Amino acid sequence: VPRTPELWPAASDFIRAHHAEERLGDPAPRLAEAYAEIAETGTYRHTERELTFGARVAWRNANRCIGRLYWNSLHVRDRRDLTAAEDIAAACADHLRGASQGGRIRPLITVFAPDAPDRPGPRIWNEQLIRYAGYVQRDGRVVGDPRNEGLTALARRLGWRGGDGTPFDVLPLIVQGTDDKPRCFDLPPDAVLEVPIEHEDHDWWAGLGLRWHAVPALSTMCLEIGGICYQAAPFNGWYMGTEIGARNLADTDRYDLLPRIAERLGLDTTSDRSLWKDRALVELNRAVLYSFDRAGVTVTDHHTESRRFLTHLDREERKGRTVGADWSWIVPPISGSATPVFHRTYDTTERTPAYVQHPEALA
Ligand code: HEM
Ligand code: NRG
Repeated sequence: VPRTPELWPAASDFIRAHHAEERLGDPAPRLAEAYAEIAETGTYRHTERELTFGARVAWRNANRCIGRLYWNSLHVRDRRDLTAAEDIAAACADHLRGASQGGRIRPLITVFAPDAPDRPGPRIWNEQLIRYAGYVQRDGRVVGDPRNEGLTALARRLGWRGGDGTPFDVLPLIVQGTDDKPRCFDLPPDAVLEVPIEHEDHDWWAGLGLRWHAVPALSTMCLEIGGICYQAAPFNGWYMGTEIGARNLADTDRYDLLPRIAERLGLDTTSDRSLWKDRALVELNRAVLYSFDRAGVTVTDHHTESRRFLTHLDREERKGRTVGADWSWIVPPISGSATPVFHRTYDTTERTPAYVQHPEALA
């Protein structure tokens, strides 16, 4: 007796859309095949071609992402054969090596086993493959990245001995295999490319000991394609400098570095109207871009990326597709009005395939 699977509408929509966009002809045979598989097993398996198409279109549909011009060149690694935590941890390290390439960063996704009907697939608990520990001290202050306090505590509970106690200790991967508890795995140092932050005009800057990792690899977002959930599917592109210089190192609930930098720059921090925060932000962002360039690590700036994003909108519209976008995420966190993405509105429709954050997947 065939079950009535609730994933059929999503599956058939996806198969039809894939055939139409890639001009694969009549979708009927593939639809029949998927229907039979779902009726028998409660799920279906994407072809490699469907997986690649789905992962790329999910990027194209990411309304918060300014970097979508190159959506069609995303590299897709099919590791759906992996369900065990140690294998996934090793493949994540490989992902980082393959994405970093010594600094010539390339957009890459590694897709692990999906959820099955009564059996959730593997999960990566770290928000990104590379995260810096946040250690809460006795006085309540945090050494490292306060954003990762929870993850740091979880790693400790799982037996992680803790790093060196520096503000930039790389956390272990916390991976949960199918039918397993979460476990910790140290990332091999050769998988973690980092950039020390210096400033072109100030020799003292290097003495602040700041650094950041080269590759942002989001690892808790679920890749949803045609009704299938790939919960473990870490992906990366490269950084836009403002993500580091205007947020990670600057936000008061992150590294909170503006007061220290302003003081070193000799700015008047007693009055908001000296614009010391604004001036410190600009120098911090210059330092990030300068340092990545010097280290030969791919990075984009918010002016270039804003222009590219408008090119992307044009290109997509000429193909007859509407690009969805979320203004509050697309506009960069500094100098918004000096970029062209500020001065317009966007269609906000959400489309699938998509990368979605399930709240229960956050540590
Ligand atoms: C968000 C840039 C590649 C998917 C973002 C954000 C920026 C950005 C600046 C906003 C982040 C924030 O404010 O925290 C870029 C650049 C890329 C790139 C410069 C270079 C190639 C990718 C790739 C994917 C992707 C390869 C997926 C395959 C997303 C998603 C979000 C996002 C899903 C939203 C994240 C969230 O909701 O937290 N991107 N991106 N991006 N990007 Fe990209
Ligand atoms: N703001 C976060 C990263 C979010 C995604 N950004 C990218 N994605 N550039 C941070 O770590 O600062 N990407 O896939 O390249």
